[in-house]
Amino acid sequence: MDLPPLDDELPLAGDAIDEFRKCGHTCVRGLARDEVAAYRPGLLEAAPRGRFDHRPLEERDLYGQAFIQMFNLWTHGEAAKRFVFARRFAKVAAELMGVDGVRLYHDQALFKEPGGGFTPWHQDQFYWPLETKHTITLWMPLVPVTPDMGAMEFASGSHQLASLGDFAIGEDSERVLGELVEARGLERVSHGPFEAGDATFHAGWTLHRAPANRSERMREVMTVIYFADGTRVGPLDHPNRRFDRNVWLPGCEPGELAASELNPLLYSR
Ligand SMILES: O=C(O)CCC(=O)C(=O)O
Repeated sequence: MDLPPLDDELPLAGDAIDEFRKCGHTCVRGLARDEVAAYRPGLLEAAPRGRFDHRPLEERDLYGQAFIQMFNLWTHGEAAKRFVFARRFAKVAAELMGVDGVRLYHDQALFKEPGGGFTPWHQDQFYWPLETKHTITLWMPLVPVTPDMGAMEFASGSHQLASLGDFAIGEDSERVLGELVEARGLERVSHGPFEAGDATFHAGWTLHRAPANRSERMREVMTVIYFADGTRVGPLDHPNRRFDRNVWLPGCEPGELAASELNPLLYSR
């Protein structure tokens, strides 16, 4: 397969590290700008194999209308696997968090359709039974994303608040967490617009949302979620966290290392 390598170590600006630690998010322009077009066909081929919800847009709930969500593309094709396993991306994730190594939690393609709804305010880590604050998501558009296509926005500093409660993505999370952002006067930052191959990174507790896609174009985005190597499985004290353990950390019990066959070490110093 003739794909450009993504295993080199790109120097990361100190500003990005400072921003990530202070604000809970940052943007790394051009992280794969020269390579993303070569990987896109393989990602588009793998993506539908990771789709579970096949209902049309109008039959889905608020969360479902935000995007078509397709999981663990790396298990569905070689190009997708090389993209998700990219050492270049994993090293940035590790450096931003200040850890020695990172494992894969899972990947997902998030395609916001033309006419697709907004992504409600939420914290990702509510779903994840991982006993660490060192979790991070890479969010990379495969196509240029203009402001009308639904670029993400982040509430700066919200990662420092840690868990704000058990809010699954939906009407309540949008209302309650949106009110909290207002009440605390947290700055809302979108790093958009984006070229294909730019990337944002956000921490697992960072509050974020995205507006609707008012354009005629599909907002094709690929995400990869990493956690620090050495992390242990946390309590399975919510149905969503039990579900996530069963699907993304199969066979790992609370207190054990989060390191199933689905969680390869993608970078180690
Ligand atoms: O792409 C979006 O609209 C939301 C993405 C998101 O919530 C995430 O990557 O954690």
